[in-house]
Amino acid sequence: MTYQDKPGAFRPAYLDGKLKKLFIDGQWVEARSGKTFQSHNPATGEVLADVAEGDAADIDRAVEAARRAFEGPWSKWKPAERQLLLLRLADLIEENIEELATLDTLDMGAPISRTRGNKQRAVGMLRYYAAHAVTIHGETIENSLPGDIFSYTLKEPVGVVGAIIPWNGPLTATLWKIGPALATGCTVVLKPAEEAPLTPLRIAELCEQAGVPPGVVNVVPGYGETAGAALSGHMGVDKVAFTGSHVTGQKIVQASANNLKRVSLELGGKSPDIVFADADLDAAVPGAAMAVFANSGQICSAGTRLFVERKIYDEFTARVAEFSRSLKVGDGIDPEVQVGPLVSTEQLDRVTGYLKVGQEEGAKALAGGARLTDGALSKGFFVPPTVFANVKDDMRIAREEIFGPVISAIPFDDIDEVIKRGNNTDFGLGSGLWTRDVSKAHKIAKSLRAGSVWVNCYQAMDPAVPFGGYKMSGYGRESGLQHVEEYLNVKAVWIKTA
Ligand code: TXE
Repeated sequence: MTYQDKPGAFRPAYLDGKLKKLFIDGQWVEARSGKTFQSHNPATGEVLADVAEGDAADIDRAVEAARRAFEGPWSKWKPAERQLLLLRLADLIEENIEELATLDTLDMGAPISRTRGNKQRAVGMLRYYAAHAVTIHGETIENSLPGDIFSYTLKEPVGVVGAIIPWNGPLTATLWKIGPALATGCTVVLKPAEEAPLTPLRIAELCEQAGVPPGVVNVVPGYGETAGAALSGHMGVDKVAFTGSHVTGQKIVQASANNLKRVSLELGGKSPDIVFADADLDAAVPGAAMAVFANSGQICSAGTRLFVERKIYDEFTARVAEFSRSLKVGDGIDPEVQVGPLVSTEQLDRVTGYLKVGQEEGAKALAGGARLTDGALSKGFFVPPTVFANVKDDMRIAREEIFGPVISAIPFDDIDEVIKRGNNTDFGLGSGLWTRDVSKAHKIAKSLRAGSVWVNCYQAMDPAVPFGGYKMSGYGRESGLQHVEEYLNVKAVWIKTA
């Protein structure tokens, strides 16, 4: 498929004006209620597609199908067959990446340069899980009981997984849930975010094409309070894998209590990014800026609390502000755009609300600070990269997740102080530091209570390296061996041989 490098010129064939149906038990079906909702382009307000709106009745159907598949033919698949299936799906994702990247851009606004750039991660993820499909194994364990009694463990798929994902990276979020499920022999009911259901639905078509058996992957778009709540409270679901806000995460934990299903949560953050005076500032300026402005700040691990050593604070924040002003904001379908729109009016209201709060609290906007409404931008939800200086630790813009392109820059004086202040948050997802001093780097890496620490870089991700939160950023890990383990049960077997 070719992409014409002209804003708005390319339209994926998938956007054919037809209703996008639910994918349940290998069939494309309308919602039981007959309801639909519309998916919009946040850069232009244009309607992209009508989508069937699943609710509790459809979740029931999907969970039943997933259970049948789990207990039926899918359970007979050999590890090497699941591996091949994942590799076929990876190839199909690779072949169709231009279309999938464009759907992500149109549906949630991220610049096409970014969504195209997700190719390696998306495809790499599936190939990584494919490798795990054939290496999952239990252990033989020598026990100390008297007599001849032999013990070993079996690793078994946890069962039906309810996957609930957000809108900020539909392609990778979908594969991050489906990949480990297929590797381990689980089945999935995936509920995409109502803001961006199109890429997950297109991936369901590719699953069909790859030969995923009916019921193994089901995709049911719908709203959180209806479809999402039904899935997290469903007695037929064995595990919920959730990515989203901490408030919804708390609801999911409560809803999961009925059958004590297993839960993994990848929630929000307010991550510290610490710049020392001895850092390579030419690298730290764009690094710290893009740690927040990538995806318009709509990344859970964005380094939004920018701690800058006091002696370089004025110079550094001025340079970050200058860099921010140089970024091209606009419709993400334009390959030159670096910062796209926010995803929805709700997010726009939320982020512009924080811009107001920050100024009322006494912070000073060195760049940005208000919504952009010039010309073509007036139809979309555009907020420019914003750099707030004069920020104090107790301000709301330094404590609460904004989820927009907003840096809160805070001065600090010494390493012990910045560790303490960096950790003074309810969250613990990402963190970063910029220094040439390896001792400082080690000390901080060990001391920050966060699931990832990036030194002289930010947002590096790899399928083999675990990602997840401390504290209210959630529990469980995605990527890495631990991710696969979370889709497995361990069974101990004892055999008396004498
Ligand atoms: O999140 P929600 P929203 C944060 C970010 C953002 C805020 C709100 O701060 O500003 O959350 O965004 C489904 N039971 N993050 O409203 O509500 C919902 O349909 C079950 C951080 O989009 O958490 C969607 O599929 N499911 C984040 C998913 O949960 C429910 C990414 C996420 O929606 C539900 C997104 C319910 N009661 C937002 N209510 C990250 N960690 O990357 C909603 N959902």
